[in-house]
Amino acid sequence: MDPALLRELAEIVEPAHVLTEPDAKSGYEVDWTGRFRGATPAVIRPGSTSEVAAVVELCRREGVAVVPQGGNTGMVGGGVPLAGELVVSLRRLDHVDPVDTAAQQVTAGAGATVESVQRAAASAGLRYAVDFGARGTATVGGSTATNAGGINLIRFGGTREQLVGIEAVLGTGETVRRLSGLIKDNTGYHLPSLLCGSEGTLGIVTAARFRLVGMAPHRVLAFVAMSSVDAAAAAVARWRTGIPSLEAAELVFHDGIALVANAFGLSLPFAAPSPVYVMLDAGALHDPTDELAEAVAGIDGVVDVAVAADTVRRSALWRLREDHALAINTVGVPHKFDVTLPQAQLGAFTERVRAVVASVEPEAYVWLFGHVGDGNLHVNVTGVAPDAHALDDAVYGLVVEMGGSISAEHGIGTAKARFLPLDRSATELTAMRSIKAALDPAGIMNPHALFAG
Ligand code: FAD
Ligand code: 2HG
Ligand code: ZN
Repeated sequence: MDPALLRELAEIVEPAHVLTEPDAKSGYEVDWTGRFRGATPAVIRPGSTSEVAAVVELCRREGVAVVPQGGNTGMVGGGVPLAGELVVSLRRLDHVDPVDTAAQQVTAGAGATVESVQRAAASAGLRYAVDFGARGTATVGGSTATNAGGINLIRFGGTREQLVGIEAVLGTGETVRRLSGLIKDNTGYHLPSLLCGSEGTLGIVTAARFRLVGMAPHRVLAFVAMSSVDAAAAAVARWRTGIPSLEAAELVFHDGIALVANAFGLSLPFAAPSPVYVMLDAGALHDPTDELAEAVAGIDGVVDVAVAADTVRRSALWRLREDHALAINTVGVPHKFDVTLPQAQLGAFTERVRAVVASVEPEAYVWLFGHVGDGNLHVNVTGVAPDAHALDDAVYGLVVEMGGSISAEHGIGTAKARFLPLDRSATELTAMRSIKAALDPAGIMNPHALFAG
């Protein structure tokens, strides 16, 4: 990179926040799974929205491609510089404003972690509804840019449903700011919704304002052993409407929980294995135990139930689900597919995807788990090369054939860009490219994410 440009960047953010040494940059150049590795001439760490705007304006003028990065927990290779882009890290924008208790909302900087937003909400007697395993590292900017879903989506929606305001620097270098948090606000295009899920391709989110929800002081987890995925999917369809306090319905398989238990020294809930387990987490102002027990009783396919009402036991059981991604990393670099299937197809998909993977990668191992309440399965494949293209073709082909989506919650990034036309029509893609051309006319914002070529 032109040293004069680096000097100009250093004038904007101060030299200490332009990282060019290999050791300083390395953590920004590879993703959380180790599958996506690139190189950047420099990592730029702005400390304010105006610095972000000045950096983007300079890059626009000079035609320098930029990859925004938050906590670097993204799963689709969208936040690392795979084609030599400049990395703009937002982590220094980590302020969380005081909770607006009258509006029940909070505004936080792009670099604040999801957990710090949750903590701020809790200190005001409220909750930030989005929750997932990477909460301690994933950021407001990254979770907004990917429209992160997580475990409570069936009850409260994903990140987009919480977003009531946004501040962002567009690819033009201009800043849009609408953080008043008015709930009723039909004044034209809803820019927060557009930027949410745009994966850094339209601009850089610098702050977001989220709605908060009420506390649920009584929490109970039912870990339900079940006879088959079909039985689990059918039961979850009933539980979603039959258990008013239901906040999460997650699916795990025996091999997955055994791997997590072995990797981290945890206990399994049952002495004998069952083919599949559904975790039902309920939260309410009252004790939801009876509600859960009644709903589970008499349901076809239920083999056994373990119930945890105290925090320690609940957390230990939750780790068996949440630590899947960590535990799979101990086996090898995973190839991840984050897909949604119609509920009626979930059982058949779990059978067919194993067969499809075996047909192209006979030595591979398939790990399955996910957010069964919304039809979202995570298919992790270990024992394959990072660029196993035939595997991608086979799995995404199956998903589309079965009426599913190739991205449930992680986004498209670079990993799935060439498959977007499988899922979106030519007209939709043209409309999306027109939006990008308008907000990022120089094409500098994460140019290899979302769209291939
Ligand atoms: P990064 O990884 O840094 O970036 C992700 C994308 O957003 C990239 O395209 C990047 O360019 C862009 N981006 C980052 N910051 C900005 C910004 N300020 N402005 C514009 N673009 C930006 N995801 C779920 O949806 N549900 C889950 O349940 C879930 N569980 C996870 C569990 C684990 C253990 C891990 C490691 C990840 C999990 N994820 C999950 C994926 C990931 O955590 C989320 O997508 C997260 O929201 C990404 O946030 P981040 O700050 O790490 O973003
Ligand atoms: C989860 O639900 C995350 O645990 C990660 O979305 C999924 O690692 C994965 O495939
Ligand atoms: Zn997930």
